[in-house]
Amino acid sequence: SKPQPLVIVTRRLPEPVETRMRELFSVQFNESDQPFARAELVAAMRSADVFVPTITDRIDASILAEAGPQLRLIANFGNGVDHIDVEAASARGITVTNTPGVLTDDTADMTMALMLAVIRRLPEGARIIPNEEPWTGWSPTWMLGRRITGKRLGIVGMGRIGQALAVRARAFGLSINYHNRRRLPVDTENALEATYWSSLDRMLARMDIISIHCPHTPATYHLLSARRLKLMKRDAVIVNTARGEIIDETALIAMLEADELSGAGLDVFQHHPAVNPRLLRLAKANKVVLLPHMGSATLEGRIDMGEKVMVNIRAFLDGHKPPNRILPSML
Ligand code: 8YV
Repeated sequence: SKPQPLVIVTRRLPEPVETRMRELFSVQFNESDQPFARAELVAAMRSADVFVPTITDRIDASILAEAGPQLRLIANFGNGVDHIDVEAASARGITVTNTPGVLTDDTADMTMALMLAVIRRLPEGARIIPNEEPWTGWSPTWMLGRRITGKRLGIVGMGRIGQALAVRARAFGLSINYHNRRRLPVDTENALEATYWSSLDRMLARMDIISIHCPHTPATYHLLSARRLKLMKRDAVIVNTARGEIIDETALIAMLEADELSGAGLDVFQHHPAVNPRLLRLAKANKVVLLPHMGSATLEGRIDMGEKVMVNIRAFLDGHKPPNRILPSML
């Protein structure tokens, strides 16, 4: 009988996902805690029929050139596919899929958490008692943050996550503004009580909080450029749970250092996983809150992502169109 197609997964996954995958497929997991080094990645691409990478694998054209002819599907464990050269994959006849929808709520929750953390000085406050810093007791002028209620939130990228954030932020009394390539249908806009800004520049100039929710594509690389960041109000804050490359990080750092912006909450970094040491200094000075890409990090989310990966693989191997196929034209 024909050997079963080989599925190679580049990272360990939560136990229920691994168990289910072993039931369904002939599957190999990277047994180490570290991502594959280049040579291991190449070896895996040469023998896999189906390849399951994560954000920690750079699947560029040079790696794809090493793929064996049997490799037909890259079923990404994650939503964003900016670490995969989808065009080069498609040119080689390799299908790419992702896991949309299942990390929407978790990412929107974490965005709210990060926003609150920055504006209400949560990490700074939470360190005081455990560190036994001299806590002189309460004073009317002590640890003052800024009020969330009534502030203006500008959402850059109003897809699933942007909209899930809008629902949450509305409940916090924020006014909802958004910029998107396309305006939402008027019913959706009304339901979200959201105001559309066709000009990103004009929205940036008016907002108290900016939150990034677009994918990273060539068109959104440094969308928040030095020029655009300078349009923001001096007392505004910026939150990014999307991709570091969307903000000109060097320009952002310079502005934070010069007090030209009030603060930032960053879950993603331009040179992920390396973090600019100037950001670490800003974190110690309590001007930024830095998270290690935790936006979608819930057990339920990871299990749902695993399910999506399996559905895509199953459909593909059964000769159907996988539900979450990414086409180069979508990027
Ligand atoms: C995942 C993410 O942790 O899905 C995404 O785009 O950034 C994260 O939620 C990561 O992609 C896993 O590969």
